Amino acid sequence: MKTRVTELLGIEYPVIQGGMAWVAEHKLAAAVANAGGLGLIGAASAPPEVVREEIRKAKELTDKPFGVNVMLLNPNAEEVAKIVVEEGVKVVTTGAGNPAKFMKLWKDNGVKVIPVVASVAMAKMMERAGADAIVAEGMESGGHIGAQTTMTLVPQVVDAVNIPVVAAGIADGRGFAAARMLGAEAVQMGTAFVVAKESIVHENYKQRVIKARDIDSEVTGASTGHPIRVLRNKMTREYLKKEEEGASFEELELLTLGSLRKAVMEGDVVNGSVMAGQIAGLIHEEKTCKEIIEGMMKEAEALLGAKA
Ligand code: TUI
Repeated sequence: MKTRVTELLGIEYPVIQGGMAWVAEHKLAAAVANAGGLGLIGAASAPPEVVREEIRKAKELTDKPFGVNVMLLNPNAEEVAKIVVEEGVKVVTTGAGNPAKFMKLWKDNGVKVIPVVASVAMAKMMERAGADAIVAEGMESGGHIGAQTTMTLVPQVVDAVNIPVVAAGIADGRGFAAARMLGAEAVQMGTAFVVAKESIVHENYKQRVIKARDIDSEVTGASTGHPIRVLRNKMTREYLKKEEEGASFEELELLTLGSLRKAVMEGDVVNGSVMAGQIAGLIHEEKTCKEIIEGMMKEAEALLGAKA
């Protein structure tokens, strides 16, 4: 299936992996790349030199294109932005902020820039700043989110910009076909790849996602200006109770400090942050990245017809 996104990135399938903190390391990025999608290393809050190492390790595992997601709340984002260029990475996605100040550096060095946005206004701003494509991410997605739904955000972003739009929050062929109908030219998948066989995420986390129902996530941090979608557990119950009681930003931060690492690496799904999208209810088994992508594309092509 050819779209402006497959052409732009030189990939076989119009599928981009989410740049998930702790989850999107070199093995997952390479597996997605080798399966024909765009793999991503999520720089998140990792020390910049660790990001460099991750890029180098991914290069050893694949000759296909892969990118780096730069998380803009990271105080080291500028250093990561430079490392991406030094290491010859060809694609960057960004999250949780406005990447305008890095745009010139990246564009001058031939890096394709695909900001993740949660509003039409930010999508337009990114197009003006020189973005090559846009990921429109709705509030159903896991992790740091905006307030719009995918169904309403994607077509409004498609109408507002001329660059290609990627719809986030998709996990199967029906969702892919729907995204295409809304005008998206690729999908971004995060939660679906969390449970990939090649994902290094702790088995407890994967099982929690696999067992999740549609209603099993909560949004913490609405009061601090950093809303984060996570699966419900002891941590979210305490967090939401404290938030309701008007706890300070500092007190709330203490509850979640290191909590994503705890869930992803140690498998503590009781006290940790189990970030996942509402789509988790649709994910029922561990599959390889190739099975995830090819299964979805086959289903989507049948729905969309031969011209897909
Ligand atoms: O970035 C994400 N999702 C993330 S980042 C992340 S790491 C983290 N962990 C704990 C606490 C905080 C962060 C976990 N999940 N998605 C892309 C995304 N970007 N969603 C929403 C936005 C966004 C929000 C505001 C993009 C731009 C924006 O602009 C605000 C402004 O004007 O600067």
